[in-house]
Formats: sequence, structure tokens, C-alpha cells
Amino acid sequence: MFDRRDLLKGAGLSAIAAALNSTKALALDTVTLPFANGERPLVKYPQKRPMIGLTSRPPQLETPFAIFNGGPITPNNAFFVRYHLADLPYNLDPDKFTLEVKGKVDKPLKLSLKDIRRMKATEIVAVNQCSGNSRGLVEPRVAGGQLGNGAMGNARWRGVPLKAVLDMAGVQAGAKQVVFAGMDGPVSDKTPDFAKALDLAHATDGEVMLAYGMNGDDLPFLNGFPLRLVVPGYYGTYWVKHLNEITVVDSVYDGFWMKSAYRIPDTPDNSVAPGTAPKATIPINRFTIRSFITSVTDGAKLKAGRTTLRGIAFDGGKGIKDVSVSTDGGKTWAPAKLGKDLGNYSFREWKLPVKLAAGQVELRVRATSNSGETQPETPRWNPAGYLRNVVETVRVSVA
Ligand SMILES: Nc1nc2c(c(=O)[nH]1)N[C@H]1C(S)=C(S)[C@@H](COP(=O)(O)O)O[C@H]1N2
Ligand SMILES: [Mo]
Repeated sequence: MFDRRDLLKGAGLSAIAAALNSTKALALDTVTLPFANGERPLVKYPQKRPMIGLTSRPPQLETPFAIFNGGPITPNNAFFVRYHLADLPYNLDPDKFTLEVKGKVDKPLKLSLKDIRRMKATEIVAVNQCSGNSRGLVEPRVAGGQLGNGAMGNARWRGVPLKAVLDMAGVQAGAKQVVFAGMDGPVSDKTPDFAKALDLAHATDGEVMLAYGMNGDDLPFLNGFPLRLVVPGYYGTYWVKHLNEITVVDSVYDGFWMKSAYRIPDTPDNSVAPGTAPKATIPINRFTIRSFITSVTDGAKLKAGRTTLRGIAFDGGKGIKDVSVSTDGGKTWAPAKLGKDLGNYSFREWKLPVKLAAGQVELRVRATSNSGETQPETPRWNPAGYLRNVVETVRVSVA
């Protein structure tokens, strides 16, 4: 298995390819996520530290939650990995890679990585979160990848605005959406290829980005090397990896992953009564607001007296206005001190000194955004287990 130092371009990539192709991930240990059947192997993949393994074909890796207590940026080697299709482009050659821009454009393009890296670069700190993050905690339980809270991460992405590339190609009048497809594919041709679409206005907002850099390095292979879409504030499903095909269309794209999958109820709070099916649905879009305690884990034993609680909060792009903490199961709340502002799409750190009395204590945290969105006291429910953002409770024994 490989370490970052081994991964010096070219030879490095084929070594990763060989490792991913030929070996099963090394299972190191097991971890137990806090729900029935939550036992998972801790696995080691190239360019990654030990991660919580959900599936191995394709690789799906969850970040161990303790990582989020290490600072607002999630290290590349701890960043979660999600794929739908098992045929990954292990043998891609970055020197031959091209991004094609086609469809309703005046001038179809084929850009090399060099072409893209020569353009004016921008950076944004943004959270990527899988729609299925925390699905294992949903009650009543729902089908799909049973994830804890580790299918999210925050990185500083570097690349070019998608708008700049679309402007170069010249979007034609009547264009409605932009469709994104990557180099991975299904192992059986019965499985629909993975492609996602954004409305043209969103795609050209100047924030949606074609990213080649992550936290000062190239993208790790499993996070979309050499190029991925970054859609700040939107669920990870839109963040297409190994992106090599952009198609401008004059209709609403109706591929499987837009029309049938990744849909939420078309109700005011995008939920339905538990166990029921929605009458109408819309494509999943922006994150709901969330916050977590990262310094204390559920079931921990703490000493009575003063301690400082820490954690993170984020939302779909308005930015975090307030984080409040309760040490009495939600009866009273105290405002936390917010950490450095890395932009409206980033994790926002918070901390609060508290005094804990002996006994069983329920710790809670609740964030509010600049637009007033806050977290519900009781979970909302939808059939795919998306959008979870209930105020979470961390139970600790204090002595
Ligand atoms: N090419 C490709 N891109 C993809 C996917 C995929 O299956 N194939 N999955 C999407 C989903 S559902 C998520 S949550 C994010 C996860 O990004 P990450 O693996 O870098 O964490 O990638 C998105 N981009
Ligand atoms: Mo996802």
C-alpha cells in the first residue's frame, strides 16, 4: 500500500492503479457505528489513512468522526469516498486526459489539463457531503448505504470557474441545463451511467468550479483525479469526479440519476410522514443546516467541572450566524464562540467552555444560519433518508 510520498506523478498514478485494481483493501480492524448492523472494517486504500469501509467494489469510505475534531479542513487522506459504479478509470493518463465541452455551444472544446491549469485559478473552501450522510441513524430505517456522520468533508478547492469554460465555448440561446459525466462506468450495461445536471443559471454563477486541486495538492485519485466538479452548498451527488464530458442541452436532462434517483419530497420541508411515499418529488439540491460536537463522543466518561466543548457547523451557503449549546438535554442554551470564517460554504468551528455537574448529561448543539434556517428538534423523514439535520444528542456520564 502507498503513502503520499510515493505518489510523485506518473509512476505514482500507475502504482495507485495497480494497488486499487489488484488488491483487496487491507482490513485493519473493525469499528461500530451507532446503529444496528453498524459493524464496519477499518480499511487502508492508496492515498488514504485507515477509513471506515462501506463497500469495496466500488470503494466507499467513510471518514472516522474523530478527524473532524482536528480542524476545519478535512485532510485529503481522510476525505470520504463515494462511488456508484465499479469500473473506475484506474489507468487514466493525466497527460492524455481531455475535458470535452459540447452540445448547444458555438465552439465545442477539448481541453487538456494543461489548458485548464493555464487559465486564471480560483479557490473556494467548501463542504462536500453525500446525500446519504447519516442515513444509518434514520428511524424508521431506510434502504441505501448505511452511513454514520462521516460522509462529509471540507476542503480548499482550486480550479477554474465553470463559467469561464462555458464562456469560451459560447453557450447558445435556448440552452437550459448543463450535463456532467465522468470517466467511471458501470460493470454491466444494464446500470445507467452516472451523469448529473445543473440549470444553466446555476452552472454559470461563477462559483461552480472545475477543480484540480484540493488542500494544496492534486485531487486524490478516489476523490476524482484529475478533475472534478465542485458545487458549493449542494449535495455531493452533483460533484462529478473524473469529469471529462460537459454537455449543454436545451431540455431538462432526464437521465436516471436526475429523474429517478436523488429526489426529495416536493413538500414545504421536503419530508413526509414516516413510512409513506411522497406524491411528487424534486431533485435534491442544497444542504440543510447541521452542527456537531466533535470533542466528545457519545457514551464518553467525563470529569465533573470545567471543560471546553468544540465542534463544527455548516449550511447550504448562507453562512453560520449562531451556534448554541445545551448541557441539560435542550432545556437551556448558551451561545458558542465561532471560529475563523473561511467562507459561507465551509465548516465553521465553534467552542464553548462549560461546567459539567456529576450525572448523566445530554449535550446538544444547534446552528442557525444568516437566513434564519435552524435545526429541528425532531427528525424529518423521507424514503431515501436524505437531509438529516435534527439536533443531535451526545450522552455522556460525568463523575
Ligand atoms: N464520476 C462520479 N462522480 C461522482 C460519483 C460517482 O459515482 N461517479 N458520486 C457522487 C456522489 S453521490 C458523491 S457524495 C460525491 C462524493 O465525493 P468524494 O468521493 O470525493 O467524497 O461524488 C459524486 N461524484
Ligand atoms: Mo452521495
